[in-house]
Amino acid sequence: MTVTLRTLTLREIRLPLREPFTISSGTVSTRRILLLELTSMEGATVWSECVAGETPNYSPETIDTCTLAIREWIAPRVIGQAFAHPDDVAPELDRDFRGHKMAKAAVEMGVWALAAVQEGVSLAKRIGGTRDKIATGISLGIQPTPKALIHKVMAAIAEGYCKVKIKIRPGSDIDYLTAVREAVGPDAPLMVDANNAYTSADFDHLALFDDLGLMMIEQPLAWDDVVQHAKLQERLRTPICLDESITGRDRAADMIALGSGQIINIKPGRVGGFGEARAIHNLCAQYDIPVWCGGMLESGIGRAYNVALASLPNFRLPGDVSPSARYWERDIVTPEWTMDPKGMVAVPTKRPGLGVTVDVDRVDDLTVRQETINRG
Ligand code: OSB
Ligand code: MG
Repeated sequence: MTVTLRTLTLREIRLPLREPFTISSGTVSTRRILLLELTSMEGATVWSECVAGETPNYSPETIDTCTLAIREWIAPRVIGQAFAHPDDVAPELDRDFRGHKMAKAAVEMGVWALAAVQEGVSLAKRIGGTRDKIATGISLGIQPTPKALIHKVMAAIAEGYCKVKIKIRPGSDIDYLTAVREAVGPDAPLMVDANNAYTSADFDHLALFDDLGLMMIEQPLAWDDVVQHAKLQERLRTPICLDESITGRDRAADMIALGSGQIINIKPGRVGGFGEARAIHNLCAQYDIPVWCGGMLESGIGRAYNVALASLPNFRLPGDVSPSARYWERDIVTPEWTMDPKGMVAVPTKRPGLGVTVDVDRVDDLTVRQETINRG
């Protein structure tokens, strides 16, 4: 069924995290979140979320560059256009238009959701999802002491999380991890994420990680690298998982060709939307490379998109798709996202679209700026 975008409303909300989240390149305490409300000529309305952060410490994009890109270049290309299939949106946005993938993704994924609503099916079904529940992991920020980290890891395992990801950086790595491994035992599903904190000068140091029994080490080297990661993978038994470097299907193919990693963390926002995320998923399935769904500290709206994506068959490892209460005092959707004691999140497959209702009054209260873009 054709989707013709009628309006795009951009809002910025501020949502305080329950606790600050620290990665090697910075700390976030309050999320500035860009939400989109999209309407179609066919009569549907959906919400989507742009995953960009406040500062360019993860990727070059920020909430402010995304606002500019959507207003100036993305909206004019798509509003009033009749898309026969949501797959047609990304090529339209990529024609002579480089980068700005998080901005493009927020609109592209919104069109998938509009199509789902118009066809009366869940977003998960609309993109080809096959699971009705997904295994969930938690991503723990860098902690002040090994003791504090042990406490968080043990609490996460007790809650039922299927995977515990620990953020690391030089000085907060091997000592912390050795202490945690000793506390939780050899079978606990642990992994680490360095967010580019190491260089080729650290290969000897990183080789020590092989003794920790980690499921994988995520993006140890530069944010846009696939060559040095291949050299590092030759030295490590532990699988490397790429996040930042995989900005599209071409980089995924490079990773496979070069041996830069053995696993991909797919974030639909990072790669420009569901079309590209599905292409990476399918390519990895062909090569028997497992993928899992990453997170960007999304509200319950962005989480709905991640949960839908993680229901595709090759999402074989637990995703960073934690329940609402891990991040927020109160989420902006009902019902909030929850996890059962086995660490599973239910995929809403019964309701059309996202499967959650946006609490618009609360979003109104949290909104600090808003603009609506119409045709012309
Ligand atoms: O590297 O995966 C990352 C959050 C912000 C920026 C980068 C990353 C993360 C996370 C959070 O790890 C995962 C989550 O949303 O729970
Ligand atoms: Mg990461």
